[in-house]
Amino acid sequence: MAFSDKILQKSIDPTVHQMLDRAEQAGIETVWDRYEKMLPECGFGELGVCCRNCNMGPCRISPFEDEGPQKGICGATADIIVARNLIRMIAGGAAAHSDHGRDLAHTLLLTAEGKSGGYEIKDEAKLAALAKEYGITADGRTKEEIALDLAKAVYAEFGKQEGPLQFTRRAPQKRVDQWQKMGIDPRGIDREIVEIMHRTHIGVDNDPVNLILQGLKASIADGWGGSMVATEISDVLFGTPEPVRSEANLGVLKADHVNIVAHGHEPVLSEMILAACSDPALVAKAKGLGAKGINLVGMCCTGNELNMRHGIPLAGNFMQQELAVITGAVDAMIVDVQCIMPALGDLCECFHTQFISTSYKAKFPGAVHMQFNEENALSIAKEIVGSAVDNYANRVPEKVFIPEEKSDCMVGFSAEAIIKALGGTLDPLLDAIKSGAIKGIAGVVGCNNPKIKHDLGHVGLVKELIKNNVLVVTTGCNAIATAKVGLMLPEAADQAGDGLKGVCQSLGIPPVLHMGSCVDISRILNVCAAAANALGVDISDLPVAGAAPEWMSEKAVSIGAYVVSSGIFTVLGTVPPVLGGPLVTEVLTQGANDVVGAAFAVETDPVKGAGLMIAHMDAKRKALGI
Ligand code: SF4
Ligand code: MSK
Repeated sequence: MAFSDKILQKSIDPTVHQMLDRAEQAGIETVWDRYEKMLPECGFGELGVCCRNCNMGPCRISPFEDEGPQKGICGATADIIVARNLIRMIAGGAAAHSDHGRDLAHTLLLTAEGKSGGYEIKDEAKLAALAKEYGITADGRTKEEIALDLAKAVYAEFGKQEGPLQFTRRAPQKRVDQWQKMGIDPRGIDREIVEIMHRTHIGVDNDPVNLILQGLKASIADGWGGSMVATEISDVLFGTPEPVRSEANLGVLKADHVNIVAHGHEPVLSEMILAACSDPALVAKAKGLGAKGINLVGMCCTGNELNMRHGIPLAGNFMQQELAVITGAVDAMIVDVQCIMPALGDLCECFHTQFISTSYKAKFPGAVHMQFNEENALSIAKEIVGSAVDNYANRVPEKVFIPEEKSDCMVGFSAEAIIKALGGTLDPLLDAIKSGAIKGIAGVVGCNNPKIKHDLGHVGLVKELIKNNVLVVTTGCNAIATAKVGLMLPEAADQAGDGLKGVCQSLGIPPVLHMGSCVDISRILNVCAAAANALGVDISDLPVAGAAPEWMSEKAVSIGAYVVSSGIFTVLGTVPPVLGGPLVTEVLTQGANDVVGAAFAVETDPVKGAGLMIAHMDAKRKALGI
């Protein structure tokens, strides 16, 4: 099939070309069309110099010194406004991740009390390890008793008035010392987020550097707090991921099955939807309607959670959520929270797809709301899946077109699984780094964004890294992008430089390791902390780097901030709204080195972005004398 240049330039993914062609023919708009209609995007917003924090405004600072206002009505300069806006983004992102973590703590609490409907404690070894970390006695106690204490302890992390947050102490001592010295060692998770909202209120904190420090502090409470809680407690409840084979891309939808797309973030919902999908009565119902069965697939980070733990196929990443509906083959799109486009409501009305929201926190126009709760989890999940199955009868076969493309992938590389693959210790990995077979480790994460050709940033950057012997660990929408092009197969080692290729072949692992969802970037932090501790250095001394080639969400801003705060140089592939504040820009790209031993770079060209990361690793290797 030949597609117009306009379509081809939007993505590197052939399924996207096919679905956009279909959308164009049917006169259906997608995120790409809405982006084009938005152009040119607001220049003040792009620079970060507009402020609506009080009703004397809105104010905006002119980028030209001799033309237009240089201060807001209250006197705020461009740097003050940019810093306030930036850290409010961090507050939004940290709140999202941390609320996710809180929901997991809640589910653990209910499960320990015997009040949850269908959950159980699956990873007792992790429960025991976490209990030990929190100083909770395990001897002679049931797993529920231990879990109850653990749930209360992690719950308390959110409302703490004084720190430290327990998991921050996994970081090397030198890192903790630096955080303390700079006053950015977080106290309670919620406290740091609330303090951002206070400090950015009119007439409070008007020192750009002081504002940014609070942003870093809240971000650390996200990465080493809320996100880490989300990951660890998910593992306790649903099992710690282990390598498993799966498939990725829209070709995982099946014309002869009831197709359910689980989209959003929290495994509390998706684990129960998965359980409901194998309910014999619902499967029989689906068969009674002429389907061969129920096909559950995942989208975005819910997809990653299901994929990592159960090998459930990934339908696609952020920019593909509308395209899944446009296949006409999705009987239900079930969502919880985060990264769900409100556009889905109108879109689903053009098809038979039932758009089902499940969280009181996230309602959408055009969605049917079926409130989910942990107490009755399995029975509600069965109702939701039952509704999807019923909707199969409304499918219009003439409207169905499922692209064929999908790729196999090997996923499930939790930190524990990586250590197991290495034979029980990190030493073989550290030896490979010391010998130069592996130049360094890159964490490549984050969203899609129509500002950049879909998946090109992700795949272009990752391919360049592995070619240069950089082992890539990935989460979020980058993980899905790389899975779709076969980079998560052991055979992809052929695309790696000789050193990395040899390591991958000897271990039977891909050069790109799927570590999970966005909150699972905490797994990457844990690996970095363990490596630094093993070598007796700080994380900022390691030949590691981070990248978010196509980021768009506030969560990504918080992630970038905590990754840099952890001492990891990070390349952003889309430009953050900070360039209107010269001091803020300098602090983020240079000054941060003096505060946390790492900084940001912005590079929209993925190959050049990889080059910056490689140069950084070379410099760190030299400093380590390896
Ligand atoms: Fe304008 Fe200051 Fe109010 Fe912001 S806080 S809207 S800069 S007056
Ligand atoms: S889903 S935050 S678009 S990575 Fe976690 Fe993808 Fe970004 Fe959402």
